[in-house]
Amino acid sequence: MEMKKIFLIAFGALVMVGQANAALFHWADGNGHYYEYVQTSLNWHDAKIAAEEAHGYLAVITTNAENLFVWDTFNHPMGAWLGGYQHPDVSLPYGSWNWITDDGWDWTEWQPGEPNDGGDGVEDNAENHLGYNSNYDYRTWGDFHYSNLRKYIVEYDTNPSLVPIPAAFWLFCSGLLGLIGLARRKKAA
Ligand SMILES: [Ca+2]
Ligand SMILES: [Ca+2]
Ligand SMILES: [Ca+2]
Repeated sequence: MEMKKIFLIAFGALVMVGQANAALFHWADGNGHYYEYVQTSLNWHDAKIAAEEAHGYLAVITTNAENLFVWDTFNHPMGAWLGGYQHPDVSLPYGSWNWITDDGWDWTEWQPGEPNDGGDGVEDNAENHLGYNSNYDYRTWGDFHYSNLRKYIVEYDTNPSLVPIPAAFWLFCSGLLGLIGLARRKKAA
């Protein structure tokens, strides 16, 4: 393989590594956490599992500042899942909401009229999961049925790319050195 080709491949791989986490946003002026708006639509439970498999969790929005940061950073993610849920035995729409973390349910930003256990009006307590409201272009929340397929916001306490990227990078470098060595040996032969 020509050196030129090797370096073109190398450059392409580096660009790909760089872009793999391009969707991460660091709230440097706030809690120091990282956020990602995942564009795959899943039900609430599957979104929760996917976030955890990525070493994060569905976003837990505990202050007005955090809500503003997430809403503006992701350009108004209407309808996106967040990490709030309600105990299914509670009959009042407002009662007994929780975050999936240990954070207290202290600050809220409900859309007026939400939570409403809306849906078809037949099933009691039908809407027990939290997301940004999907009807108004404003940073307020609604309760939704878990089976809705929605995009979702992931929050990370620390940068999740710090572990995989250096590993991938060094693996890549050692492969590149091997290729260069091979090319040189071929030339010499
Ligand atoms: Ca948070
Ligand atoms: Ca409910
Ligand atoms: Ca609702």
